[in-house]
Amino acid sequence: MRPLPRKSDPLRDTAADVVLIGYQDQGNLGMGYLAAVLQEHGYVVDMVDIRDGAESIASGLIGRPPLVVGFSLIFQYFLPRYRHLATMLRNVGVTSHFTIGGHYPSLCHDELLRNFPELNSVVRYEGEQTLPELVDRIRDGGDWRQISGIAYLADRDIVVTEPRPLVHDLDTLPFPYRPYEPEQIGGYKTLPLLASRGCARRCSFCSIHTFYRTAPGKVVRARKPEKIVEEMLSLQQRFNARVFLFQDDDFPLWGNAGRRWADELIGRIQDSGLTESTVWKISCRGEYVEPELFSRLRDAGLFLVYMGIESGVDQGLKILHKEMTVEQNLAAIRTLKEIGIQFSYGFMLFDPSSTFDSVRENVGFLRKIVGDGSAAATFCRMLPYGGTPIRDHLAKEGRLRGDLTHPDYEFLDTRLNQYYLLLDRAMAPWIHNDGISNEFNYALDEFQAMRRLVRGLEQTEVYGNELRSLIGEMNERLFRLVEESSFLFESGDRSLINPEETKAYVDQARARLVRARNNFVAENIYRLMEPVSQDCASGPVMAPQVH
Ligand code: B12
Repeated sequence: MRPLPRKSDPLRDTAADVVLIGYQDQGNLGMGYLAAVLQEHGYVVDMVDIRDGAESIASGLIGRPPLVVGFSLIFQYFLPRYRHLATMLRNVGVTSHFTIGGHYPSLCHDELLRNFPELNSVVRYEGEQTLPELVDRIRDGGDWRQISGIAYLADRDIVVTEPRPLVHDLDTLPFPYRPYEPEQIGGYKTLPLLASRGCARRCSFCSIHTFYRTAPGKVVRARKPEKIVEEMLSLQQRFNARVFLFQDDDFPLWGNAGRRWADELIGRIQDSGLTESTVWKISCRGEYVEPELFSRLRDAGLFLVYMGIESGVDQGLKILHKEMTVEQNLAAIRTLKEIGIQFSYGFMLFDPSSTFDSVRENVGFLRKIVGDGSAAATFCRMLPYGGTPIRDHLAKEGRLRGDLTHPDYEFLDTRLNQYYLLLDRAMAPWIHNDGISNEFNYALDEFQAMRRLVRGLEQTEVYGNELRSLIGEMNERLFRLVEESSFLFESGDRSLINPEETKAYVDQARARLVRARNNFVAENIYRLMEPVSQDCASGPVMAPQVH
């Protein structure tokens, strides 16, 4: 997805005091909160997308270097891009203080500082309290090395100061700064927000719990429902936002406390009238999905649930420490289908315990959940990111491979190493970020949002069935290709899937998808233009573009 168009203010004549640089696919909330807190301290802040490219970013900074450049690294494998940018900035004489934050920097500050000499410091864990203090010290020419919550290289030694506690009450934070045009789903302005931070579980491949557990403070904190609804209303007012993406790691629905919290949130969303004009997405564990609660969440606007299912094999769920069973995930999917909530999922077809049999068993699981075309088949390979238990486990076993930015491992059955590489290359047009599976899921999300936000749509049955049969057909083709190639490869036949053939399937499928979608949009163009309700302040919704 292209970087979000920025609403920066080129006319502002003052240089920014702090420039935050990060990945902004759906609007980077981490940077948004940092910027809002810095603004409360009277600082001028710029937020820049790392994908704007080193040259363009450097050209914006050379003439008016800020006090601090803050790199936000949410994806470890983006590190080379930051290094390239930082080196370029230093080479053109930018002497600002360079600091960095995020999961990997917080959990692997030592290896990062030793391999990224352009950095002055790392801000560990949540930066809302540490960063303003760091900027104050630098502005005042004070000694920033004394503040807590940082790490830095002193000659050859790594110095780590007192860890900074996590923000105790998230509702003391200002709403995140959003200097960008929202992305859109089906023409509807779409914005991310957070209802909570942290996750109580300990999945071995995930750095979230290690991040929030190693910092002092409560591992999981939820915001007050009234504050969440207040923010949703302010975003609807300001951006005409109609779709909200809750970016919580695990929407806080567990236990009696989670239940009471959800009841209050549902009540407040309904009282606010947001159910008339908005829909929202959450991410949560399948074990919380139960018909009664999720039916009420649906009626309050929930239209899409993302679940980190990750494996359809008990052995896989064990090594990933998901503390869930295959049956629990199947039950969650069944419930969501029965009550009419769209789902999406994360899935690791390959993990360190993989065998040819487990790959095929996982395909069998995918066939059970999306063989009907209810969502696109998608999968990836588990990567042992920094700060995760699985990385330490693989290192102990002597199976860790790759480097700082692309950590990797050897499979127990070493034939799988080459099989994975060949399969990944052949599957790229299908399952990579810009693959057909993502386009299928986008079309399903868009369709569900339209159905919830627009009354009297025509041909929904026809288009719904077209989508499901096309996606079901393509999913089955993908499953067959993986199964057949795995047997071939296992029997020593290296003649694999022909990437050209795969590409041809995908191109045909894309053409069918665009045709079906454009027919549906054309059929409903005026209804899609109508405002959902008269009191929706910001007037007509732009009709989705016909590709
Ligand atoms: C939202 C999200 C996305 C969004 C993108 C969001 C965006 N910015 O555009 C989408 C859905 C696109 C996405 C995709 C992926 N994601 Co993702 N994503 C997240 C998620 C769930 C929330 C991020 C967030 O908003 N956090 C809340 C904010 C408040 O916290 P924060 O970002 O940590 O920021 C705080 C601190 O870290 C610190 N800080 C952060 N930056 C900075 C900078 C400075 C200067 C300072 C001082 C402090 C500081 O202060 C901030 C405020 O407290 C995180 C999990 C998580 N909890 O962070 C995973 C996460 C970042 N994603 C992850 C992964 C692996 C992916 C995918 C590769 C998954 C996949 N296989 O497809 C893809 C990659 C897509 C791509 N294009 O390459 C991993 C990254 C692991 C790693 N170490 O690299 C995470 C950590 C999840 C996990 N379970 O491990 N993701």
